[in-house]
Amino acid sequence: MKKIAICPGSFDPITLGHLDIIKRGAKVFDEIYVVVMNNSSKNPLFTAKERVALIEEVTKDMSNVKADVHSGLLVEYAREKRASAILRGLRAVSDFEYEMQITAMNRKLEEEVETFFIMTNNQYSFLSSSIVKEVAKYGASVVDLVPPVVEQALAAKFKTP
Ligand code: COD
Repeated sequence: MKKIAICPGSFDPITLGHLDIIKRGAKVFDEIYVVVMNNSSKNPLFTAKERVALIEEVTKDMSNVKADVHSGLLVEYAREKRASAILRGLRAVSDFEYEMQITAMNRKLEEEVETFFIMTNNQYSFLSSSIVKEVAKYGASVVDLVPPVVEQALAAKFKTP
């Protein structure tokens, strides 16, 4: 039986930290759906469609990784894809409480789906989509933080007319 995982998030936009988790997960699972959850309370910079397109572009060399979007509960999506795992990344202790809450709720909603955590690579431990947007907004380089295509997309978003 195929080991299918979903890797959910806001991905607004995808960073090298996210990509590292996806790459490492892709070595363990047969298939990974990287899914942009379209119902978060956050006010996104990129539309869900733009976020999916960026994920598709930066994961195109990984044949077992697919990008998708979902509005609704995460566990519904996991059932739909027959996924047995949710893949998440952990950066610092500050992530732990939030991740524990989500994990506990997902388990309550669907006990057949297990959550797996991959520890961040040291070089990305400070990295988040929010920090990337903040830096790009003020015109500083994000070259070591995101893939080139994301860097271009950020520059286009913050371009002064
Ligand atoms: N290194 C390693 N991991 C990282 C890094 C980094 N530098 N940056 C981010 N990550 C990890 C995050 O810890 C997370 O695991 C993942 O990458 C995605 O990160 P984000 O920030 O894009 O995604 P979140 O945390 O905003 O995603 C939250 C969800 C959208 C998954 C959540 O709100 C959700 O499940 N919503 C759907 C509704 C639902 O089902 N709710 C019930 C459960 S609460």
